[in-house]
Amino acid sequence: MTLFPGIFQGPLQESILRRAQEKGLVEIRVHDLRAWTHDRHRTADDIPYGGGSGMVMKPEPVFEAVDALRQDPESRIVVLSPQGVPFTQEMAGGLAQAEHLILVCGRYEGFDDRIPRGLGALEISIGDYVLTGGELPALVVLDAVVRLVPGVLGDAESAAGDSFSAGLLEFPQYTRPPVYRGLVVPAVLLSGDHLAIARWRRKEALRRTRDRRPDLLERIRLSELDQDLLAEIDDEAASGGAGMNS
Ligand code: JBZ
Repeated sequence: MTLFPGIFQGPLQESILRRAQEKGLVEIRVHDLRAWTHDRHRTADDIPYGGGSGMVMKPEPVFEAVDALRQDPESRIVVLSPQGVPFTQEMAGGLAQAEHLILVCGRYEGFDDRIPRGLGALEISIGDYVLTGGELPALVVLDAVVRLVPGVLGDAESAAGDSFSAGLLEFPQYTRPPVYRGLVVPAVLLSGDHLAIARWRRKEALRRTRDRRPDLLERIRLSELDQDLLAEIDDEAASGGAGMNS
């Protein structure tokens, strides 16, 4: 549900979201919230009680739209809002179980707070940056949820472990050619030594995760091998590894 239905046209008609709909695995409808306004100017916002700058989304169009679209008491209502709880892969998994979702996109400075409260909505934010409205966040949530619907991903795609399923960032990947503009593929990947490759990949996944997402590393239990690999990384740095002078 949105004041800008046109935003959804491109993303819903490409790639996975398109194929999921074509296969009949999901049905996605985009509703113009202005259809549930009643005045000549199709007003969806108003000035804030208590004063202040900016406009606030009015309750009536959103409640009437939800009344019209709700299929049963089981419909889960999601409001995209900077005041929401952070969206996670775990939440995507929960939402993928629902038979019917209604995603409500805001504009202006946000919603009259009776909207999420009165709808019993899950209020979600996709992250800590300033956006103009809830449409791009709704597409992010849709993408994350739809790919978890059984049958949406092909075997190859769903077999691949991705970042958050394993709790670590992915190891670096390479494809041909072996040298490009002087940049080389690590020799171990060309060695055919599968045990050495697996060890290298685990080590590089640990290195990346510690460099870029130390928060993730703190949440998982490290095996003896993981601890050895991290110690090796520390030794490389101490004995003048990559990036060190002399
Ligand atoms: C979101 C007023 O509508 C907005 C504005 C910003 C915004 C959202 C909705 S949802 N940012 C986020 O997920 O971070």
